[in-house]
Amino acid sequence: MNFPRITSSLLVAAALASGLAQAQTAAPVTVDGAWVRASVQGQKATGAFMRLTASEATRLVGAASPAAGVTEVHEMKMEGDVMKMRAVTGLDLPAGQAVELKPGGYHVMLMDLKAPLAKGSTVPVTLTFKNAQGAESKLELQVPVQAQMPAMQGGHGSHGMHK
Ligand SMILES: [Cu+2]
Repeated sequence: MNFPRITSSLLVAAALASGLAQAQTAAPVTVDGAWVRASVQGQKATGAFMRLTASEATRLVGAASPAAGVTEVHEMKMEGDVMKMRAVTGLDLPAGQAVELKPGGYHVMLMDLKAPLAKGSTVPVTLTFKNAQGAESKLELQVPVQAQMPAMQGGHGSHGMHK
């Protein structure tokens, strides 16, 4: 006569598991090397760059910052001889694999800047992720403003620019 009891305890276990999954709002992503390029008076847009590593496969689907009127995830790439930039709807982050947002590649674009971003200050940036199940999570960052790419990342030679 214990068959119904087993069934109900399985249901309880399933309910607990889904409850735990929903309670977990922290994004499964670590960020390092984040920086925002400093902007000058009158400049309307700049980029934020960082390395994202997801512990489970997820997707960067958006970004926001109080410093900018509009914040988008952008891709930059060469089309023939022209460097082009466009907004993307998302950027896949495979599990355990670092994805670089860097000058000349993917970046978080801060547009309609409300004030110049001074070197040495920090800019709040919130990243939004969506997993394979469609659940959203957010990560709030305080990103340092720098004049150029941190030296530790180095290796950005100008080779390949020759005609
Ligand atoms: Cu851009």
